[in-house]
Amino acid sequence: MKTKSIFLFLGLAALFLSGCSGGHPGDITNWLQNPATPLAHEVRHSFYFTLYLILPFLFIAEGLLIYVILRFRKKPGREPAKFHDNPKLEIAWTIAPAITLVFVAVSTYGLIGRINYSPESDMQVEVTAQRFLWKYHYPEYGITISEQPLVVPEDKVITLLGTSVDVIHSWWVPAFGIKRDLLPGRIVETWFKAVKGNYKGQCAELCGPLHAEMLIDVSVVSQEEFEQWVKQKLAEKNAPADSTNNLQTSGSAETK
Ligand SMILES: [Cu+2]
Repeated sequence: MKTKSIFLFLGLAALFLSGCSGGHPGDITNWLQNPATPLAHEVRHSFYFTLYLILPFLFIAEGLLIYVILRFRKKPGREPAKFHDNPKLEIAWTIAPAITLVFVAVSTYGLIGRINYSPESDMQVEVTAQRFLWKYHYPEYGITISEQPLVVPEDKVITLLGTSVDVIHSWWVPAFGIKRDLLPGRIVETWFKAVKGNYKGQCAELCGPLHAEMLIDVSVVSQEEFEQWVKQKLAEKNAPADSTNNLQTSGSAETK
């Protein structure tokens, strides 16, 4: 009966693990978005480094557990084993993970710092989160947009300075390798330098009933396309002054 339960458990575990590959056997990276920035490459590298470091522990611990269950359990005509205490073993299995964690810490500590503070910035964008939208302000151009994609030039260091006006939100674009909490009353910094493309993200901090609709779109375009976009936004911004219709970018002269 117990053997049956063990096989059932193993079967379920195998099913669960096969589900983890996103249903695309053979392409295990499918379930992660392709890195689009140097940071995202580093994050991916760090992920695999940590994964390979800890996988042996999973297999050793689970293998040992299964072995011990089968080898020392109660059987007809045999009492279950009752031994305990093995100081040498206990010291070993405390020290080995501790050393492994030091490797994980050393390899990720620098990366966390690099995520939080940008190298020499080419352009700043101020991100303001508010239930349930994102507002982007480009101080160099005096442009403010909201509920529109963030448009930035490719291959440039874009520094994001973020804050929130109400609750904690989190600006997360997986392909950029960054997820930064935006806190009311504080300004946090992060950055990216992305290759051309359209990227999706999402608020990653439960912030209220419409949290799931706080989507993020980023268009990374060529320098020329970006300049064209700036021109268009500036034209839109100046238009409402002489016409009666109020475009949504008219709030761009806001304090900041
Ligand atoms: Cu949010």
